[in-house]
Amino acid sequence: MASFPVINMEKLHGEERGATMAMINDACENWGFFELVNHGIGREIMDTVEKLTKDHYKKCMEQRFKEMVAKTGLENVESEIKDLDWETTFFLRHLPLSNISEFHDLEDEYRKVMKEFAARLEKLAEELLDLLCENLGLEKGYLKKAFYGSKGPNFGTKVSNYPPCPKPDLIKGLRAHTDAGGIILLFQDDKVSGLQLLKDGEWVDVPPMRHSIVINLGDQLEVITNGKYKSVLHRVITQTDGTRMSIASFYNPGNDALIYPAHALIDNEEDKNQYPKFMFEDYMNLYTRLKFEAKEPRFEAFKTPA
Ligand SMILES: O=C(O)CCC(=O)C(=O)O
Ligand SMILES: [Fe+2]
Repeated sequence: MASFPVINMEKLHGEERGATMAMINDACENWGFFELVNHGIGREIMDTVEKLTKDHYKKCMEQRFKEMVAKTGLENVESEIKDLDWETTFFLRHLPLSNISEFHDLEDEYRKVMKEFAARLEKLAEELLDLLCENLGLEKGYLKKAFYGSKGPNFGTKVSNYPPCPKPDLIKGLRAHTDAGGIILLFQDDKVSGLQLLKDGEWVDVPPMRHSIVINLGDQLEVITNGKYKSVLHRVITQTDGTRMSIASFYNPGNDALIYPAHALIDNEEDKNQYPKFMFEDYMNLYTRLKFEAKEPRFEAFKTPA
């Protein structure tokens, strides 16, 4: 099997631009995932985000997680757990309105660096959307506009830690799912692995790589590209040793953005009704209930009878 796609973004500015764009297109078509290096977000800020995230976990999350496990008896289970994930998380919203100031247990320095990191990721997400437009033959700005709605995109960061788990074969860190939204940018632990994607029927590891950013595509990009690109199932497995940090930022359409296949990507009559048209907020309401189920029934639910 081909190896996991790693894209060196610096090469977009030189004579290897064409080959690099082709690698991005191949990754979007065949993996739904790729890993970025030399993406322009500095190592210093990533190191600070990592350090403060790990400090915060130790100070505020670890003990609480242990107490939850003790209370539920989760560490002594003997059959597979299908309704819980072995993760401890919090979610910061950046756009359309930041809620970071409401998180009182975050140190000021942590809050400040997360705001700065989010601003860099937002810019990177928009840059990537334009690279996708170019590969798809859509005009520059098409995807950003498609996500915009009346208030601009939803952008938020899920900060997770996956503590060591005594029963990795019985409990997932995060059960298999596709992401509902647009484009996802992940800063993952460079030592403790766990993220896997499903490719050709097999679970493939997303390799930890220091200072890289992992990108994956959500259900909305599958709809807008009329299935040219697909959201891909992924999961997190637990490890018996080491806590895995994962900082996943979701660049999603605005609540009232109308999502439908781009006309330029509908090749023929049959192709036309493969994907529905809906408001992003309605899709999210359905997704919340059906996240860990197949995406196809979610798309079907929004199709109007012919
Ligand atoms: O923690 C990870 O690596 C992935 C998280 C994820 O897939 C999600 O939150 O949707
Ligand atoms: Fe995900």
